[in-house]
Amino acid sequence: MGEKNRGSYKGTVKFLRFIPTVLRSDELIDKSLKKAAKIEEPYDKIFENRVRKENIDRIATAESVAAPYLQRLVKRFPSIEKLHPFYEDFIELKFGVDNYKKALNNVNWASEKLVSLATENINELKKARKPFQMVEIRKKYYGRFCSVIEHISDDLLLLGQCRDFLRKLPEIDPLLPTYIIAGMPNVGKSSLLNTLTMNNFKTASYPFTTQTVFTGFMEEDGVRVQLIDTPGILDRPMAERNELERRSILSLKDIKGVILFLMDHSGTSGYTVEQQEKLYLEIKDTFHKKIYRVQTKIDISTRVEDIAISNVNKEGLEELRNFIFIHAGEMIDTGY
Ligand SMILES: Nc1nc2c(ncn2[C@@H]2O[C@H](COP(=O)(O)OP(=O)(O)O)[C@@H](O)[C@H]2O)c(=O)[nH]1
Ligand SMILES: [Mg+2]
Repeated sequence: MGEKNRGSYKGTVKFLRFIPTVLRSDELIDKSLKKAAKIEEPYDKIFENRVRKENIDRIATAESVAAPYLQRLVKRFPSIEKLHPFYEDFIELKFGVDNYKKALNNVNWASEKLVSLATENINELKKARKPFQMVEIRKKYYGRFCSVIEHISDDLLLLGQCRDFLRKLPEIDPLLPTYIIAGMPNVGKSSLLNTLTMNNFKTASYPFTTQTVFTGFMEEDGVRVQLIDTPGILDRPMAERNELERRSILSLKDIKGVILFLMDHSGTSGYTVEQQEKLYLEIKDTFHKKIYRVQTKIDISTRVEDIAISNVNKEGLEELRNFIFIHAGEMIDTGY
């Protein structure tokens, strides 16, 4: 992924949740033509005038339902240029970024085409003399109207799937200073997240894995910090995963943040220190992020790490909190 200006993504996370539903091509045609069919002009002494007006209005109505709808879709789907790489990665994995861009371009094309066809046919109608010709012109417009929309039916389907997919992505804000909590199972990751966020966190499924992530926040003096607990994601070797899972997990590298690697020296997690060290090195090598070691359960183990805490007797938690906010400030200042 190319480097983008990080300042320009503001709002995209929320934005993704408010993409309107995407109609299928047949639904859009139906909706537009039904509304057009309802148009009837009142009696006019001059029969031709009434027929002309009615057919012009029908064309204008069909166009005015479909074209602005398609235009709105183009506006509401984030353009790849504005999308944070974290989300771009998922679109690439699921649909292909090129297909996504193509779909938006095609929908934009269709919207413009419907407008220009309407203008063209309305001009023709204005010049037509016989009522039967007027009806023919309007029917011709309907025909072309339908074929333009049918032409983008695959694009609309793709955008519909895309919308559903984007709405379900975990609510991770890639711009906030973030601490990704990693470590083998049972070392105390969830307990730490609970403690630090005072049980205030959200869950979401992590794309292309069967896993759930937990995201929570801490706030102090106006500094907001995001914490992500990744059970089943950063707690076992990458080699055990399929390609799609691997690439999906690698998207975490796009997030502005560092890793807190939890080490349990008490022996109660069921994993040896060697197993934990191995995972530590793997995560360090895979993500190229700053990685800080945090010893857990020091109520039942001797202190060996610089940062050490207990979720049980709360030892070391105040220091960890301070550490988190000091480094969050650094992340904000340095851009990482
Ligand atoms: N003695 C002690 N037990 C802890 C501590 N933190 C977590 N545990 C226990 O360790 C087990 C695993 O904790 P959990 O947070 O679920 O670990 P995770 O799998 O890494 O999320 C649970 O039974 C916790 O109660 C701690 O600081 N001290
Ligand atoms: Mg857990």
